[in-house]
Amino acid sequence: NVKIKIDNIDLIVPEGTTILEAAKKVNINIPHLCYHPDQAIKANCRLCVVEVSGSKKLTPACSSFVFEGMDVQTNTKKVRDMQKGVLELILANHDQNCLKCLRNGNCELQALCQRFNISKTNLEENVDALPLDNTNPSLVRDSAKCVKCNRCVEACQKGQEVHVLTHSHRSVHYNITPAYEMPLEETFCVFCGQCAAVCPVGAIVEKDDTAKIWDAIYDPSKHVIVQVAPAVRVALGDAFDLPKGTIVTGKMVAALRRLGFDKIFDTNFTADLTIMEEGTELIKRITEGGTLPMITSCSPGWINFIEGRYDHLLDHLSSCKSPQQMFGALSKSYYAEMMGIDPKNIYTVSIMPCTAKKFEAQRPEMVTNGVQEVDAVLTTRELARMIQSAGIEFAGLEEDQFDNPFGIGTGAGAIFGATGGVMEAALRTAYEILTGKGLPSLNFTDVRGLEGIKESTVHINGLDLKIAVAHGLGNAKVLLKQIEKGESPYTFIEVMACPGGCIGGGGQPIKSTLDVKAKRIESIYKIDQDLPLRKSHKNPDVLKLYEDYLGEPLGHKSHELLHTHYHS
Ligand code: HC0
Repeated sequence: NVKIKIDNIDLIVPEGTTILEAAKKVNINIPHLCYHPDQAIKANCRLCVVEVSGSKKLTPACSSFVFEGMDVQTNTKKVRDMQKGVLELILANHDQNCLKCLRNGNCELQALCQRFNISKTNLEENVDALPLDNTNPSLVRDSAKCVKCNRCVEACQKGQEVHVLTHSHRSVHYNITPAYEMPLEETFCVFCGQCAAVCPVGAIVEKDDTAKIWDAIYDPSKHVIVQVAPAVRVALGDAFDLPKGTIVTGKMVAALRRLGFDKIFDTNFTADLTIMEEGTELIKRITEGGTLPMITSCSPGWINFIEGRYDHLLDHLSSCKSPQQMFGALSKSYYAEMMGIDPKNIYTVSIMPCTAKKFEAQRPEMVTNGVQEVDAVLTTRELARMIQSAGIEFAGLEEDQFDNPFGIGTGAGAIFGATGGVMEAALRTAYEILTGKGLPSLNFTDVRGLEGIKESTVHINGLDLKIAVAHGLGNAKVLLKQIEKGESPYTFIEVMACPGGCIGGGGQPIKSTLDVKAKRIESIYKIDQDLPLRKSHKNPDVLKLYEDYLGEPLGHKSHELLHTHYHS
């Protein structure tokens, strides 16, 4: 530990602490833009400068470590003048049409300008922008707003190892862009949105589809239904300043009802259905000799990744559509028949923590009865904006319940939202079907938590089946390389594109830092623990669906509606 002073406050912090982190411990928030608590130190915005006694130069707080006896001043005239000057320079290169920006009111640059009382820069504006990149269904890049902090590049390169975003040019022409300044859809972008999740401003955002939803709701000829993904209910509360990880399922349903949706359903239901299909597929591959390891296929960023980079391994993917698409397919078939509504008049919306889900919904494969299965996808952030826009005071809402027939999800469906959840849910069912007995413990903790790759061995009927779970595409790559070399010891692998799984999706409320992710995961397992039904094959409405409509898992009807084939 070292003893230091910050703004005349004595404190003791561990060696290796930066000035910025130390200041936080005494409630001093040193201004910063490029610093992100979950990323490497960059020190390129130079906003976080402070005075350290004995040094003539100002010192960047994010990249300077404390030392014994260090005496730091964070708020002198010299410091403030420099910070203000840097902010004005950044602002001079930034499109200041804040009212047109999705991040208006939730922008780190705007907040800093407010803090320093800067309403307009006196410097000449010099916004050297590339054309707006808005031709893909998931993300919009606006380089006129980029502050060159490099957070997105790090998320893309180091976090996901996708290597789409990079740097171009030098000096005043320095830019952040895909190679050759190509639009994202012409690159290997997987649309995971991890770049948008860390961008401090509105330079990379989700494609806003809220206007489409309002139009559908106001159209009397449309029956507008909505499904909500497992990970949304533990994150939406962030947008309304509730404690991180608060479970807001009931309030979320109430808000959706007030927004005017005709029916509100739970994606956890089709997560259970996925387990029935995927579990059966796994058992079939093991017993009849199919391609192993089988890998889960529900994370669309992951699908984009394997299609784009490892298409020779596509046979390893489960043929199951994702729960989002299974829901969409059922909404335009089973549900349409049950309700006596022409599938063309059913407008199916998904609320997802994920920007790649927007891409998935419009894939040409995802069509049932001649219509798109899911008509529009909103991220958690967009849902929050719709709720705010309707003037709904979220925190005070009375809890409401999902509608039927897709309103019941078991604990197994709920845990899909956290890394390891699909694996745990699958094991709860597959083990029981194969052995006739329940798992020794329903809580399969080996695959829980935020470690990048988790593995375990399950003993089933004398066989030792090795399984693995990866979250974040960099980790998935490690497992793919083993398969490529013929060295994979696994039978079944779960991959989720985003770090932490869907609770860390690119469409979740901004500031989903590691500690926030951990709280969301805790809440996901609490939902599971508190439910009376915790195994997918015990979901009564899933069983009824098979009895009344689908027949059996992997049967003809299931095949037609719930499975697909991915290709390069
Ligand atoms: Fe997920 Fe899903 S768990 S991908 O993370 O499988 O987005 O939450 O909705 O579809 O269920 C996201 C979350 C889902 C799907 C489910 C799966």
